[in-house]
Amino acid sequence: KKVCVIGLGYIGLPTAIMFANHGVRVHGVDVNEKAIEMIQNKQVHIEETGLQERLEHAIDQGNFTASTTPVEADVYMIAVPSPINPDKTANLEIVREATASVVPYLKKGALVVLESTVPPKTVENVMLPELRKSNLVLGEELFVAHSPERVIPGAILKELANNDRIIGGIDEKSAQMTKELYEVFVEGTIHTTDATTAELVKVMENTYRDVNIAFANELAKIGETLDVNIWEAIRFANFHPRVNIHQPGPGVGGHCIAVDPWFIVELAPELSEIVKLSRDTNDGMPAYVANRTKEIIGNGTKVALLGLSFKGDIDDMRTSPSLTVIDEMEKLGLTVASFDPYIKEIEHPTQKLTLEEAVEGANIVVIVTDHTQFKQLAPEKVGSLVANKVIFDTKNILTETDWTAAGFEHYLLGN
Ligand code: SAJ
Repeated sequence: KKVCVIGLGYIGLPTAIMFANHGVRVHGVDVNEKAIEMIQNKQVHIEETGLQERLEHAIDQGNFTASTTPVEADVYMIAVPSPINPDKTANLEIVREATASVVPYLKKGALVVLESTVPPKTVENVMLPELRKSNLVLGEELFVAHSPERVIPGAILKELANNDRIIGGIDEKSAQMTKELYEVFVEGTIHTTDATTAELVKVMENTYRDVNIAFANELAKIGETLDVNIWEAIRFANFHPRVNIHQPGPGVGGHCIAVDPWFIVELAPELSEIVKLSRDTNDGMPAYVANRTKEIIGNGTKVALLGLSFKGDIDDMRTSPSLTVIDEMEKLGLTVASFDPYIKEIEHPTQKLTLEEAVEGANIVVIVTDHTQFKQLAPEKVGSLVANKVIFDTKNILTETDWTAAGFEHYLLGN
């Protein structure tokens, strides 16, 4: 079997390499010429644990090639972005174009698999009209399925193998063919269903998380009015065998959890009240954090903001709540100096390349990303550089050191 993967981003590249590492011949395609050039030179263009070695291995074994155009293959796998427009409607143009790009190569018996997360009915309403242009009979000569990824950045390769998968076909044969394909590396259980169910399930999973985080954020605000440490309260509540409340924070970032719920809202706006309210609650957290910061420092104006990436121990700041926190702080007249150990070149106007530069002369230090490195911050070192010993932790990561004993005023979101 030969597989052609369209889109070599955070999902496409690891998936392609995974297949190649398991003896499948894979050709990867991306519109980003720089990325293709790097991959051809055995260099990954995204950071992900274990990916570099596996790419080298795949190429050395002769199982992986890459270019900017598709090639003939038995299976086409589409793993391209499906973002939302500024008005929160789904932008499916990239999925449509990627589908159209493989049509000229389709032969009898081909399988087309969509990995990207999409609003329910996208396979039916966006992909199938393009695929029909091949003149192959769907379900007899051409097979189509949705096999949405479920992996978490930072543990992609592990989760690709271990997680269960839900595969939805346009018919049973499509689902079955796709299941057999993924069985080469998936050790979790593969469940099959129809394409629309698989689309909805994927979006439901991320929406569940978003709604749960919104609940935690609401509780955090309630905790503050009661003078209760909400992190401790949530931890206690979660000792109940049927309770799993997520963690509050300065907002929800990433390319999935803050996006996918809108796919549901767009489909059924009048029916998705909880989903919409949760999105708005989470989107309101950066302003909440900025306002509380302002309240804490009174007349001070200098903020040292620690953490630019959208979650701990990863290098992706593209959709990070930190950026909105900074905007909101600036709107309140605060001056921000930011630092992130994972963002190694200057990518934001407030960014400093060292922790020392960022905290120097600050009236408050605000932690917005739960990088492991920040958990080990030394209060004495920070204290010797700041103007005021005030720290505000929005991720509850300063639990190992006693900042108060070191002379700091220690504030916590949700307390
Ligand atoms: N966050 C909180 N509180 C929490 C958990 C997360 O505020 O309790 C924030 C994080 O700080 C971050 C954002 O939410 O800003 C999203 O982070 P995440 O770790 O929850 O999720 P992603 O976006 O990295 O990956 C999610 C995963 N989905 C689920 O866990 C249901 C992953 O399995 C999916 O494959 C991925 O979305 C995707 O690609 O859809």
